[in-house]
Amino acid sequence: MSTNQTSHHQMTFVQKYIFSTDHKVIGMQYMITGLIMAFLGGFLAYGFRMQLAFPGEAIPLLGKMTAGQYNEFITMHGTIMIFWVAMPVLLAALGNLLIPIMIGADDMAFPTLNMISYWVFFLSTVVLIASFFVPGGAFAGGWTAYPPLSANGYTAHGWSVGLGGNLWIIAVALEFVAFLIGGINFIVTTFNMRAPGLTWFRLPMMVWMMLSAVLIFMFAVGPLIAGAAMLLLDRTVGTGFYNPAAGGDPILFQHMFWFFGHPEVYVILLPTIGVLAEVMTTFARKPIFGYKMIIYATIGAGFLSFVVWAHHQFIAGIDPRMATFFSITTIMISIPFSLIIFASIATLWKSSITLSTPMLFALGFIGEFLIGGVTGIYLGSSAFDIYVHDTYFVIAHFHYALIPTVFFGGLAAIYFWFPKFIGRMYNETLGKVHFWLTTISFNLVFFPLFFSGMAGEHRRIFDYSMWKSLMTPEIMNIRIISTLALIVLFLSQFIFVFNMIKSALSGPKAEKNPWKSNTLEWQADSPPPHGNFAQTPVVHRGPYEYSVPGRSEDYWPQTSAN
Ligand SMILES: [Cu+2]
Repeated sequence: MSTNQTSHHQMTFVQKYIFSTDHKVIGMQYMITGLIMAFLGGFLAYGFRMQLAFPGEAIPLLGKMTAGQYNEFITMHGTIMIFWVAMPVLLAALGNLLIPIMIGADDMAFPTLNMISYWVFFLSTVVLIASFFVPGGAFAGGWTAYPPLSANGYTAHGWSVGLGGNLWIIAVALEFVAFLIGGINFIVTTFNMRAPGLTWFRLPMMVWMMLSAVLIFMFAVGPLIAGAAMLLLDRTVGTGFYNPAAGGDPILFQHMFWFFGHPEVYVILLPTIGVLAEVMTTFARKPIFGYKMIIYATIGAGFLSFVVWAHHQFIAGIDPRMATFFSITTIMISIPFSLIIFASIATLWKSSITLSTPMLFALGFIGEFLIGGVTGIYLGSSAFDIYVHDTYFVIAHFHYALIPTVFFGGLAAIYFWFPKFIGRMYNETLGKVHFWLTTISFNLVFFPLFFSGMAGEHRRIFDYSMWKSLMTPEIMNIRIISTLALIVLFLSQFIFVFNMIKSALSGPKAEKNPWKSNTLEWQADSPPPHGNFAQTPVVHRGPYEYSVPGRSEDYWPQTSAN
């Protein structure tokens, strides 16, 4: 028993489960906080969709909605789903749970720093939720926080004016600090704590994708932190960084926001690509196709992701020649991602597939994400984007990119590693019911929006009654179908919650390697003890270097640990 494990037994409950420095506990804390925030984000969507489908009517559990509340709900829905669900679940939780144990380490390089990262994140969550309850309510300027609206239109400033907006900026800044601290841990641990023999091209895809995601985050976040600080100064002390009357420029903030915002979508997509590789290679019983190609494509996409941001600003008055440049780079970035997706599909060729719940969510991700990806290519061309910018076509597009990434990818990961970290099996039937209800209702919520968007339905509008063309029976039916499907999508997530809690309490005990997978975490006990391995594993070949592809008993890398 390692020294780590001995001292662990003497720890108090608070040290073990609250202020724990164990990467697995910290991962769980991020996961649970992120999932709770997902329900809050989903409930906000229920609110504003009910207003859209049944304008002006009292909404069950909420009452009548005002235009101000509508703006608050859409702003906080976007903010929460991107920053308080996608990031903590896909990056912080999965990174903490998986990186050390997949590389054969007993913990992160800086465990105490890691604990601090979670509690700074927790504080940012408290500040964000508190903003709902201050005078004037939470921030309502859109999750992209564009000035002049986000700076109160420069009509008034000072701490008291729009406290909710100030708290929003502070909460986002605090969260970025938490992820910067966490990111340092991810990078140093991956570089310095790999088990003997675990060379770079023997690393599981999951670890490569986590490392790439964190590096993109670290390089992209700086300008937005500066931009947010300038916005807070404009709001509180009356500087004019974004105020044309004071020599400032509101478009500057848009550039700083999207210089981060677009690479950010890959920060959350890459962990899901990692999940896809681990789940598909396990349930297709075949090594991932094009291991090195996927890694090179990811590195290429990582660089390209820093030169596409202005495709969000085609109608912000940027130089048309710049619009052409950003159209070209945006369409180019679909090349490496097509390679990655096709490589995943190629893995299935001549494989023997087990349609377990994680595999269903992984395959669901591919199918749904492709709709997001292909419509992204349309929107990448400025000629088309000028027509549909800020309409529900764009809303449908990015939900077809983000929901498969965050929910299908995240759920595939949770179901896949549940036996490892909880030590019990989940209920497979409930898992499949959850998958099919989620998939069908998800498509009914968002696919119709492509059509209402093409019909000119703009986003962020509380009441469409002044536009007759947007109040036709066809458009109203789309709004109602989308809203009712959203309620089904939201409620079907409780099947997942029930399955997780019941299985964690009384599910059948899980063996060390129930899926016969090949990465190192499956060599540790289920659940893994503090310190993970009784002795550090020594790796002799990579997880995807199978001797005879297709024969399950070969799926155990030759290490001296067992
Ligand atoms: Cu973008």
